[in-house]
Amino acid sequence: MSRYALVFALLISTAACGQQEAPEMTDQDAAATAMGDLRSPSAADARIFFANLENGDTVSSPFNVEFGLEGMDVVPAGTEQEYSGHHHLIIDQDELPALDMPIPADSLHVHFGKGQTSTELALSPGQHTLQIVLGNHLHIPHDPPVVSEKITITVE
Ligand SMILES: [Cu+2]
Repeated sequence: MSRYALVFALLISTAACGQQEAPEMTDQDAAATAMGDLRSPSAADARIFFANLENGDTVSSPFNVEFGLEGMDVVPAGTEQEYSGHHHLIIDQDELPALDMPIPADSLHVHFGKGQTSTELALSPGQHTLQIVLGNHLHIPHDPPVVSEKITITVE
């Protein structure tokens, strides 16, 4: 049930944002302040990557995916600690979700809120894209965002 509760909470918060009249904005900082910027700063040398997969790889499903993170710490969702976050796996998306609000939670935006650094993934045969985004204690990408290379793999 917790995933549904999270989705519901996100829908509510998105709806609430949509109802607010956006003030006249002169620059990005003003906009972020007006919206209540809940992003956390990322470390300057932060790097996120697939530790066991490369762009162009062919795998058979199910397969293991290992998340690599350097320069920051992996902590469970809800843990507010400087220069830390948890992994989100973005599957088959042309564009990243909004980088200034909680990452959606569904089968193609998977949260690893217990601080997991790997997962077993089952995907249909064919080409798929994978990308990792680090999120803070509130599931919001950092500033600047910590985003991996987007890789394309072939599932046999
Ligand atoms: Cu999350």
